[in-house]
Amino acid sequence: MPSAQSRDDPPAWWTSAVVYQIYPRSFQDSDGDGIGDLRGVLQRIDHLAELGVDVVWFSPIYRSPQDDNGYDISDYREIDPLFGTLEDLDEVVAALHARGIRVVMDLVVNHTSDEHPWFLESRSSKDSDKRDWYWWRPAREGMEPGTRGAEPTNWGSYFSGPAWEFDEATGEYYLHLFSRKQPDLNWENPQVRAAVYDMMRWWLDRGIDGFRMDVINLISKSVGPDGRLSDAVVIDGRYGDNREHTVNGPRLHEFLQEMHREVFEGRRDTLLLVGETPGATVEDGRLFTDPSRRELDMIFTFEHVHLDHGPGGRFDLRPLDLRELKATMARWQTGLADVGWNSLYWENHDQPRSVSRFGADGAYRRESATMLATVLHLHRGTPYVYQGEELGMTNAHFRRLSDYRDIESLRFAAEARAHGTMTDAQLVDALAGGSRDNARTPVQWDASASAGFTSGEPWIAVNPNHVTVNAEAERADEASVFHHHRRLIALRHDDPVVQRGDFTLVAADHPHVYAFTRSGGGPTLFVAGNFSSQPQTVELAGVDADAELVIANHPGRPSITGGVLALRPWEAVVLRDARAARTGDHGRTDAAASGRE
Ligand code: ISL
Repeated sequence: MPSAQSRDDPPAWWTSAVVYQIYPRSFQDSDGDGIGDLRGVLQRIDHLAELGVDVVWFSPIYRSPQDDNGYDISDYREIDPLFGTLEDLDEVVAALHARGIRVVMDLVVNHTSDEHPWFLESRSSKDSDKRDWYWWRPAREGMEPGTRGAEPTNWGSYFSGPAWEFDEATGEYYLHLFSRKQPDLNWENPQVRAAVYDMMRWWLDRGIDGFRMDVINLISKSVGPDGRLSDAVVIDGRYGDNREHTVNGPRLHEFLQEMHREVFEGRRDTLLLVGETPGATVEDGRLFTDPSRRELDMIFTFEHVHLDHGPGGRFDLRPLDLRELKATMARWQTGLADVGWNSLYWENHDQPRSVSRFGADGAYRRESATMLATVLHLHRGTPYVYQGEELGMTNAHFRRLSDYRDIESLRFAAEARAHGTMTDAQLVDALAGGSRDNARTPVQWDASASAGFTSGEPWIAVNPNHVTVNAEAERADEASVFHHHRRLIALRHDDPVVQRGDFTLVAADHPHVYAFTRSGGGPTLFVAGNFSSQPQTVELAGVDADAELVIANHPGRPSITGGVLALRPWEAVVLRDARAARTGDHGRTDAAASGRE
C-alpha cells in the first residue's frame, strides 16, 4: 500500500486528520457588533470537539482594513480589534489544544494591505529603502501616466479591472493581482523574504501549529510581458490574462524550500503546511508535496471546482458533468498515490455551498449533503470541513445586489454595469450562483432571530432557512448532516483503509453514480454515491450481498443483487468486504452505521 511519504516513513499525523475551517467574521459574535470574533469561537469549542475534528484553520484575524475581509493585512503580529486581542487568541489556542485540536493560521504573504507600514514606506518615495519591497513600474513607454492603457502591462486583476494602480505622488504604478488595496510583495527581494520568515517564526513560537498559505504559488512572478487577451470575464476580456506570468513562477520552489529551511527546520513533525495553489496541476502537486523536497504537506487544487465554470468563470456556472468530476478527482488520487498527499474539499469561504452547487438543497438537502460528505471523506487525503458544511448549510439565494458584501462580487457587478455586459437580473442570477458570499452568511446555530450568531445586526444577512437548518436541530437528529460528518470523521480516525488505502475508481462512465473502492491495510471498502434525485444502479464487482454496511445516509440496507447495487435518490453507502464481516473483525451494526438505532 503506498504511503504519503517515502515507503518506510511512519504515516504523518495529518494522514488521519480532518481540518475544520473557521471564517471568523461569520462564525460566532460575542459582543453584539454583528461580526464574529475570537471570544465567540470560545463559545463553540464543544461543537468542534463533538464533531471530532483534529485541526482548526482560521481565515485571517490580523489587523486589516477589511477590504477583502482580512486577506489585506496591515499588521501581521496584531489581531484586528474586530476579532479581539492576542490574549483572546492565546485563550482560544489553549482551549483548542486542551481538546486535542491543533490551530493553523492563514498566511497571506503574496500581498499586504496598502495600509501596511511596509507599503506606506515603499510608496513614500522612489528612493525609499522599501521601494523594491513591492512591484513599482513606470507607465508604458510613450503613454501618458495615469491614462487608460498606460498601465505597465495589460494584466487584469482577479477582482475585475486592471492589475496596476497609478500612484500620483511618485508617478508610477504598483501591481495588485487582487484589489488595489492589496499590493503584491516583491519576493525577488531577499529582505521581503527575510521579514516574512521572521514573522512566521514569531507565530510558531507563539504556539500555533502551521499555516494555510494564501495563493502561495503566485509569489514568484515574471513582471513584464503582456498577458493573452481572453474573453474570460474573471480576467475580463479588456485586460490580459496575468496567469501565464504569475502562476507557478520560475523561483517558486526555490522560495518554498528556502522558507522550509528558514522557518520549519526542526519543527516539521508537529506542523501542518497547506498551500492554496490556484492553477496547480497534479504534476505541480507532486513537486509541492513530495516530502523529500521539503516544501509543503498538501495543497488545495482548483481543478475540480472549476469544472462547472463557463467562459465567464465563477459567475458563469454550468451544470456539472459528474464524469468530469470523477475523472479529475481520480487523477489527483492516482497522481499523488505514491508520493505526496491530497487535501480534500468541496467548499470553503471562496466557493458556493456544495449542497446547493453539487447536491439538491431543497427536498433532498439532508440526503445530498450527507452523500457529498461520504464521497469526499472516503477519498485518500486530508478532508477539510468548512464551517456550516457539517450542518448542510445552503447558498444564500440573495435576490438583491444590496445583499452582497464580497469585494470580488461587488467589483464584478460594477464592471458589468459600467460596460453594460449584464442586466441587473442577469447579475443577480450570476452572483446567486457563484458569489463567495454564498459561503459567508452567518453560521446557523439555532432557530432564533439571527440564528444564535449575534445579538446585534449581522454584517451580512442570515439565511432565512436557519429556522430549520441549524446546529441545534442537527444535533437532535441522529440521521442529520452533523452526525453523519461526526461518523465519517470517526471512521477516518479508526480505519487504516480510509486513511491510506489505494483508491480505485469504479464505473467511471456512470453519469449519476460516483463509485470507488479503497483497498490495502485492511478489508476493502466499497463506496458509492448517487448524485441524482432518481434511483440508480451500479455494478460493484466483488461486493457481496451480505457486505457489512459501514456508513449510510438512508435507512436500512441498500439492495445488492449479483454485484449490482441499487441506490435511492442521493443515497451514499460505504460497504466493507463481506469476508471481513464474517470473521467479525468489525462489530458495527447496520443501524448504528446509518444513525437509525
Ligand atoms: O476562488 C477563487 C478562484 O476561483 C478566487 O475567488 C480566490 O480569490 C482565489 O482562489 C484566491 O483566494 C485567496 O486569495 C484571495 C482572497 O480573496 C481569497 O479569499 C483567498 O482564499 C486574495 O487574498
